[in-house]
Amino acid sequence: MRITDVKITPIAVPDVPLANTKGVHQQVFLRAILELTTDTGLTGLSETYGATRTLTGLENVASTLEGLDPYDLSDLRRRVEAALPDVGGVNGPTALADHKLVDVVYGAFEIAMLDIRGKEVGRPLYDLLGGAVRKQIRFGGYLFYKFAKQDLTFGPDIMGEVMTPDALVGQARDFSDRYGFQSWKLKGGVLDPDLEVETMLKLREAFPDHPLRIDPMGAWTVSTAKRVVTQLDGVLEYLEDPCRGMEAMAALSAQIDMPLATNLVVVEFEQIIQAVKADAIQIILSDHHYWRGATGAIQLGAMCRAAGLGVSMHSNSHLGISLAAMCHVAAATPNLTYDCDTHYPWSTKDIVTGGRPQFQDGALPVPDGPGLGVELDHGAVADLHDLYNQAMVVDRDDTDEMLKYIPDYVRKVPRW
Ligand code: GKR
Ligand code: MG
Repeated sequence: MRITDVKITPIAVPDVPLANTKGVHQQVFLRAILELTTDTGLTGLSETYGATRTLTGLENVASTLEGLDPYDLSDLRRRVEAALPDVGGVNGPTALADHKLVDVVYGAFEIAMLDIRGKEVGRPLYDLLGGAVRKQIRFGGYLFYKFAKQDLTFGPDIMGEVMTPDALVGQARDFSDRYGFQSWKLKGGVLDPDLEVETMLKLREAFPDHPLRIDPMGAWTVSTAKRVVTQLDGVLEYLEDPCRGMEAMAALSAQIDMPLATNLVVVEFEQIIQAVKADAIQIILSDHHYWRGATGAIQLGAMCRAAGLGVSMHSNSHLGISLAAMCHVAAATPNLTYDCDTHYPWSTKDIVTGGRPQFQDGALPVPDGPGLGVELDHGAVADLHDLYNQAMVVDRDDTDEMLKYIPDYVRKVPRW
């Protein structure tokens, strides 16, 4: 069985103004949809970032994939490295899509190859990753401070303005009613830390049994983070990326007992060793989109087990192919014991058939059809590709978007 054709379709998906340390989400988020076809008539699907650099990387590699055996992941890796010789690198200044390009592109094609293999042998993707240790995948509700959407050209708002602790608790109640989430993660680093602490305390009061996390994406100095930790002692299950950089995380970790998690300071296997030596973090967020695909994410789980670290799962804005892949990875990662992140409730569209998956008590069943277990809705892809052409957004720039809401906004990390 050989790859004969690769199709990459950039799409834009209506988004809402969710705030973070870098600014605010644009009117659309970008994804790339991959379809790999074989000489035996099978098609493998994948979904990844859709910004220019990723798209160019995907296209450069696509032209070298003809004749590739979907079972030969080493050959895929060789072809990706040969086509993208001068890229990669750790922790670039912008969105994740802009760094680790080799791993991102490899991961995107790997998922499609695994989908093909699952379809050929008639087994779900989790079976190719070692088997499912769980069939229900638990997700936490991902809460954001947000603005009311100003321009509805590309799609409606979800929930209007949420910029106070009470409004944020209202957002959690809404998500709880709709999806039954059993834990919450707040994207912090947006309001003054005292207001974010107040938000967490109010969430605790409203949801006494829900594990809580906050992720200010490096917005706090070590001393600010230490003050927050004291105020939220006993309230958080973990604190995600309070400070920017391994050194600052290690300095904080040395002074507190609360577990620290990251998707920013450890994004390469080599950094796990540094982080353990420095005792900088206790939990790593897995993500097949940039941890070298599904097999890389499984290896990350094994390394974390060996290193005595916990594993959680990171998310960026995504649709149903990524959601399915996240479920398969979570199903086959034994020590992924925390509820996974997902942005899924923040969009209303999808590009898979059968309607949007419905969370029950915050969980989704891992698809059990062959491969990823999802089929492409070609009409929906075409519509969102048209939106990509109309929206004229080709890169993620949350800071620029923020100027529409706060004209004198200046990005600053750390800010407090
Ligand atoms: O969607 O604004 C966002 C998030 O901030 C996202 O870009 C992050 O990658 O969710 C992510 C995180 O946990 O850092
Ligand atoms: Mg994070």
